[in-house]
Amino acid sequence: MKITDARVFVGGPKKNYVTLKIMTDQGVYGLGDATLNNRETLPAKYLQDYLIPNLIGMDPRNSEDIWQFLYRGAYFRRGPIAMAAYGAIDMALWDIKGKLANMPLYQLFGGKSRDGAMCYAHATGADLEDLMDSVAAYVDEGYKAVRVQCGIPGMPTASYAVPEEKGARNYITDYSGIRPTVEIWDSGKYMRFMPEALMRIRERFGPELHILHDVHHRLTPREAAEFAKAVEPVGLFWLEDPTPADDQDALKLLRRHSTVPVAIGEVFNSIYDCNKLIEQELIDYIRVAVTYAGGITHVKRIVDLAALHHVKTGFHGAPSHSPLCMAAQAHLNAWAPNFGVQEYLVLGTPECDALFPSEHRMENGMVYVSDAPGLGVDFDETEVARYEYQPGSHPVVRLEDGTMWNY
Ligand code: CS2
Ligand code: MG
Repeated sequence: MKITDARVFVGGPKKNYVTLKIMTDQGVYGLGDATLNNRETLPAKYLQDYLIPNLIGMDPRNSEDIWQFLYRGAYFRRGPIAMAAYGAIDMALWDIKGKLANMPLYQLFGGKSRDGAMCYAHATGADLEDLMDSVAAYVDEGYKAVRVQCGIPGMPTASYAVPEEKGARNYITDYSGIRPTVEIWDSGKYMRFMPEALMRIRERFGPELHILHDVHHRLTPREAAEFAKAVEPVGLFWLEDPTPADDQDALKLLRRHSTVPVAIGEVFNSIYDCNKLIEQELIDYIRVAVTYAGGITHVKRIVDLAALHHVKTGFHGAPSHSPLCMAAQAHLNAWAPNFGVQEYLVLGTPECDALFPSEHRMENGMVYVSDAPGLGVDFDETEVARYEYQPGSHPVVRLEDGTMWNY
């Protein structure tokens, strides 16, 4: 069996999804996602100029060897652009494998460990009252887990995930141009407001609701330890990215002062970004995404390592991931003995469903994986032609005195 051709498509509803389609001499094709948020053209170019010409003629069934060829063969290892490109190839090869076996991917991993996978929604509010309404709406929809982000008094622009005018701007991609909007941050204002706000949410919604909160890399290790201690009585499901995740020792201080569960890893792209955090049991949830972290082959290794150290999965599921990445994660979630929760924002809009038809379904805050062979998602090439690439950017963050900070 041979790979005969592969094509890359960039486009989608309100997102520049990067979709790879690998064709074979047996008519079976595979699909993969290489969408690197706000840098979409780069993995697309890497695939087109370097990787696809190498894939032609290879046996698509040898997904492990092809992964090793890509990773070792590049010489310059890791990095989000390369790993997203390998991720798309790897997903497409697993998709082909599943179609050949006539089995959904979770069966190839070891079958189902659960019927549905719990996921969490994003509640946001310009202020606490507004946030309470947003949480209540998700609870009414049946969600058992909700991430809560709130506008901070005296800090009008930089409360992560809270658009200035609610709904006016997509907080993970600003399409007004390639130059980022600047937001102003003050950790003191945040730390004075947020623990009490989280407690009010707990009091209003009771002990059963899983409450998650994302600090989005904004605190220093000492501040993070203080914050984690302050929010301990809330009983959070997790505290996400309290510190910038590239400092793997930063969490030691937090661990000495608090038992709050910690989730990290949405910006990681390799097992070597998180092996220390996992082996030293400094985190409770690993947040990698199948796209950014080199596909199913590599992420499955991370999941297995995590399982040895009581670390559960909490795969990244921001709207930047296409339904292909979310499907790969749905299959891993169905299988993983150490599944924790899934962030879920993508599937289900009519435009997305038209572009990526699938039978994965979401009900009452749970994702139910499709039984179709492979990833269980198709791709409509005529639909994608409706969309043009739109350059966008993440905001950047500065402190009140102008010092550059972490978005
Ligand atoms: C976020 C992301 O989902 C999350 O937890 O931290 O939305 C993140 O801001 C984006 O993926 C950035 O591209
Ligand atoms: Mg996050």
